Amino acid sequence: MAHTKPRKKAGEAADVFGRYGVSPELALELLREMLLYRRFEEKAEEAYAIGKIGGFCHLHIGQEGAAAGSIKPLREDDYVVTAYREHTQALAKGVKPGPVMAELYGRAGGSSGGKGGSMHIFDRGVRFMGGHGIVGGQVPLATGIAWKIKYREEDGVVVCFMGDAAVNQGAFHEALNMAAIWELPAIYVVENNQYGMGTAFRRVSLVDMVEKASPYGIPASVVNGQDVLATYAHFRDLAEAVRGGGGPRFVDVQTYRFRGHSMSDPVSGTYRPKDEVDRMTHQQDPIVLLRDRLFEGGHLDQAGLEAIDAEAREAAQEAADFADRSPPPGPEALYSNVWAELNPHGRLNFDGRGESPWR
Ligand SMILES: Cc1ncc(C[n+]2csc(CCOP(=O)(O)OP(=O)(O)O)c2C)c(N)n1
Ligand SMILES: [Mg+2]
Repeated sequence: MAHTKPRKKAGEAADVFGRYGVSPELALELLREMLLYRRFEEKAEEAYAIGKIGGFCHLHIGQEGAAAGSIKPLREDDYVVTAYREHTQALAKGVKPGPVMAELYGRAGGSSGGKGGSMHIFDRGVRFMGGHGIVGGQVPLATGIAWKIKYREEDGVVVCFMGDAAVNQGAFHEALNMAAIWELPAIYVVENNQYGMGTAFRRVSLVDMVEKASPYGIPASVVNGQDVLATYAHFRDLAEAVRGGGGPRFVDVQTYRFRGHSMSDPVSGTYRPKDEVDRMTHQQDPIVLLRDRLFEGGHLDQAGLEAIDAEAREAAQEAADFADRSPPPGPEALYSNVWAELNPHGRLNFDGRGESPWR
């Protein structure tokens, strides 16, 4: 992450912070967080390659600005509900790196006790309500949480993330219509990385993303997710409007994934050319863009950057060490978090402990 670009005048860069109402200290904090997300995911990538993580694993690398910028303005008692590309969103909402990594490893110390894996990070304590693998499945859940907030006369906000492929699901449309008529405190966010697996959004929609909420009368906006300062300022204002009783909002956060759909998919191929990926990776990295602004404003130098990066790498390594030390879930875990009727003997119908009353 060395800095090579010619520096602009400090005045020009200072305007950027002023324009978004983000102090240089807050910008540094956003850089620190995004670097942690990047180093954490690179560690996960490495762990996957050597077989410590199995099953599905969808990296968020390239999209860190969308997570940091949209979650940072939230309060602790606000909710986040999301899809399966969610490791960094979990970190942003306050789930600790160790339990996130241990969940990826399928270990008992994971945030879901090792039973969920990469797609099902969940931590009710910090109001991070998953981690959902069914495309669009989280959208009605978010609407339900927003309804609860309104019913109990609380002043929280729900931020519901989804990918661009989710907006053609029926559940999305039903949930947004209900949120609109009931004026619920929800912000529906499309992390629009332009592709649903190998399908470009423009192939599956004749209208632009920002139009998708218009049938329901929900105000919609677009923001550049590679620009974390713009994203932060946008969500700070939206959260305030929604918290004040303004009803739901819809946001098209434009971003790009730098890796394949999942760890087992190619980075480029017939669905997107390699030069597109190279251009985005080299010109639109949210971490590099913020780094340059901080350098140009004189708020950071190479030694400072290296110190922040060293902390991020250390935190990622500690998360991996925590996961390595954590044991796999024990056999008793088979009987917890299971929604089933008990039989007349007070046992689950598939209970394998001891003599079965049904044998
Ligand atoms: C209801 C449903 N249909 C199909 C799938 C298979 N599937 C998994 S991910 C995915 C693409 C989702 O893309 P997008 O919503 O853009 O999210 P991204 O992966 O880009 O973050 C599909 C079709 C699924 N998980 N759920
Ligand atoms: Mg997508």
